[in-house]
Amino acid sequence: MPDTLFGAMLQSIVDGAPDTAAELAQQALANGVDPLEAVNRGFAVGITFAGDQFGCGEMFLPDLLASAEAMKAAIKVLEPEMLKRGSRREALGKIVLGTARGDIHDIGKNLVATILSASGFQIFDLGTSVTPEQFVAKAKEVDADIVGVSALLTTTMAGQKAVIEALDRNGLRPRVKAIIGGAAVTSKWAAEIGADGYSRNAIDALELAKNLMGKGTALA
Ligand code: B1M
Repeated sequence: MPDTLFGAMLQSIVDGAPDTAAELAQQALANGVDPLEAVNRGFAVGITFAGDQFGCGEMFLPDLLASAEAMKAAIKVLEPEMLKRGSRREALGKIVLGTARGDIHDIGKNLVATILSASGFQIFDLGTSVTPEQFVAKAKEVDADIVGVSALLTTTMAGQKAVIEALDRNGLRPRVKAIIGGAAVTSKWAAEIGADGYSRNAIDALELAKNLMGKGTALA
């Protein structure tokens, strides 16, 4: 059953059908499917496929927008269960999160926020297109342990570097750690801009954040 369900999830995103996507998400939960597995094996495969179609000119921006809406509708249904499944036992630390200046992609960043929050981190989500000054101001205001910057565009990755430079200029690092992620980001880029860590996906982001707080299961 799950394979057919994952296939239908993929298709609902490619079709840009939020109602179907939400229904399938509900069906998954009713069948005891892990919500993160539903994202990773179903809905995220669909959005990646849609992105590839867009990249090679087979899909246009309004279609991609519809796919993104369908993705959000599915995640909205799955999110409460993800939060419920999280441990939330101890306060792990404070993380200021946002998407880099000029970048409005937030599906992945929101997933990272949900997973980190479900696992006990206190998340201050600044949303999308966040300037370095806004990251610094929030980090100071809440006395953050970690600042996380997501970027999906090759052009906005420079915004991640700008945030790290701003944290340095304001004397916040090395106490405040800077982590980055997003489809276009690589560990090479992270090393190049002096980030304290990089992760490929939301689960790795959790492990990374825990390691940086000295509460992980592996070395950072
Ligand atoms: Co856009 N877009 N988009 N887009 N879009 C990409 C990124 C692109 C690769 C598509 C393509 O051409 N194939 C391409 C970028 C090319 C490049 O720069 N190399 C692109 C483009 C060009 C654009 C526009 C410029 C299009 C235009 O207007 N002509 C425009 C830019 C707008 C802007 O930001 N200024 C644009 C717009 C949009 C939509 C609005 C339609 C929509 C976004 C909706 C939204 O987010 N609210 C959209 C979408 C949906 C995508 C794709 C298809 C999917 C992104 C996504 O949600 N993935 C994307 C193609 C792709 O990535 N394959 C694409 C699912 C999500 C779960 O994964 O975001 O990677 P992801 O997040 C993962 C990990 O990366 C990681 O964990 C997450 C969960 O596992 N992660 C972190 C993310 N952030 C992290 C932070 C961390 C740690 C891990 O620590 C802080």
